[in-house]
Amino acid sequence: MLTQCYIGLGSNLDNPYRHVLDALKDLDSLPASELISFSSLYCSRPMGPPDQPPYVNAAAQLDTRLAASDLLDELQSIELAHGRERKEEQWGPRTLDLDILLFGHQTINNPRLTVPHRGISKREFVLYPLHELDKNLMIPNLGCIYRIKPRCYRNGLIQIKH
Ligand code: A4P
Ligand code: MG
Repeated sequence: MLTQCYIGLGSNLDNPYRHVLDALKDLDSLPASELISFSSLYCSRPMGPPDQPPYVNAAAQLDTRLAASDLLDELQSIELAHGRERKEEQWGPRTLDLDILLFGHQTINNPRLTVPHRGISKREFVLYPLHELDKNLMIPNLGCIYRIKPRCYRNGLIQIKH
């Protein structure tokens, strides 16, 4: 079955623009999947420890025949190929983070996966790129993005044209 899903991309180490742009190419090469569209790149203030560089964020729409758990495996392989190291510190700096924001209209809650991704409604660096991709996007349990986005403070988010 083909599922329309949305992936969040983030990087704040080691040439973040390059990591995000290359990760979009990696998404386009995933098995049983097709990259449909992607947002502009955005420069955002770090959420979490403030003593880290700004982030480059983006969102992508991917149609996939993979199961959600297999898609997560593929995303984690891409993160590792980009030199991602997992450290103890929560929300610390990283070369590449790929999150499954939405997986069709599904709600998933298991030890490896929470979908919709937690915190979507409070994260400007997720909501603004998603809104750019589809202004009428429905987020399970939250409603339509055009109603949620105006309640989320822009927090200095800068849209970088591409
Ligand atoms: N996991 C559960 N649900 C998901 C999902 N929907 N997509 C699990 C991806 N992974 C999911 O993730 C930890 C575990 O979450 C995974 O093993 C997976 O099974 P991780 O990538 O190892 O660690 P993390 O990303 O540091 O954890 P966390 O708490 O998910 O962080 P977030 O929510 O991803 O936030 N500031 C700005 N400006 N921009 C950012 O992009 N990102 C973060 C990380 C912090 N600050 C940021 C940004
Ligand atoms: Mg993550």
